[in-house]
Amino acid sequence: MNNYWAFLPMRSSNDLLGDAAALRARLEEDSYLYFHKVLDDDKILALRKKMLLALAGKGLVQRTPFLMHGIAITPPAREGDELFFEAYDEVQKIEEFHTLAHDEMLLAIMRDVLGPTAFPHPLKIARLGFPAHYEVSTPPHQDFPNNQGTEHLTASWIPAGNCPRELGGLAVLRGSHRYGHLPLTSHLGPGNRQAVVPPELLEGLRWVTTDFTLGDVLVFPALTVHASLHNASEFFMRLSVDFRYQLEGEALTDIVLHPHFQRLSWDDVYAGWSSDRYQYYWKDLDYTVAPFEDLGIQRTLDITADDLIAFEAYKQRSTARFERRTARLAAIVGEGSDETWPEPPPD
Ligand SMILES: O=C(O)CCC(=O)C(=O)O
Repeated sequence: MNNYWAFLPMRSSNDLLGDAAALRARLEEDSYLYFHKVLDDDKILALRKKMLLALAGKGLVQRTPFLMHGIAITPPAREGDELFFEAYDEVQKIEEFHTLAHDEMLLAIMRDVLGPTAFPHPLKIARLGFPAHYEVSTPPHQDFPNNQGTEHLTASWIPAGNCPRELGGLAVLRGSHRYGHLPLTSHLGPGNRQAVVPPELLEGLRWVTTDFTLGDVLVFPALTVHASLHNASEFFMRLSVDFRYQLEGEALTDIVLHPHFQRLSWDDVYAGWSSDRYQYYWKDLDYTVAPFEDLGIQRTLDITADDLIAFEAYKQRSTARFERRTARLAAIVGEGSDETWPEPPPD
């Protein structure tokens, strides 16, 4: 389902770790920095387990016998669906999800890239990508419009588990951060907006990606155009987290001071935490709060008959895929079945 041949490989910047000037030069050249296996495996696996337990608790993934595979057992849910939000609220409460943004290695990288006062936004994002849910794969976009504040905002994207191309990792349009703010249009995927990428960028620049593994980190600034590949697996959820960092003294908008989607309060999020070390940590930091501007989107938001037909077609396709997946899983667990459990795609 993905045209893997359309992507060049990302280059690793592990050789530049600890060299702030070289990292910044590489970021300026490539629009991204990719670090291979720099975070602690056990830490990421512990986070993955908590995320999957949260999803299993809401019935989205199978709990036994293979919780850590992340086998989806409900119809695909998208951001905005009630089923999605029920599970996502539980993910938002996970202490390890928020505290990962303060990981020593990660923070050292972000401070080398941005400067010594770089801090993670309170808003932390998790992505719960269903298999074969192609219509909502993250579209090409820049992070600036949905965050605003400073243009020096820089993201780290971290797969919560191995994420080979087949599971739909991130791809970056190399060189794209040099082309300013791109116009926007709407989309069903995360963030609900996509960048309108002009043909000259698509002709002149190349998309790059890689088979992400446990412990990898991808860093990119707010104007880099990035997107996800499709999760083309038949059964497996693609889980990832992303954090945005900025320097003290710069602007942010109120939106990044709240939990993602603003369904919970910070007290809700913190209720079950074992430590208060990273609770409300931003209250003592120095930043200004800028208004969030309506940057508009190119297409009108009026819903047309064509939109409704397209949405209905999406729903029908995703229901049909869900029914196929359910039938396959039923055949595997059925009495006397000689089918074996699906293995997640290899690294
Ligand atoms: O993980 C994804 O698919 C989307 C991540 C991303 O691009 C974002 O949050 O801006």
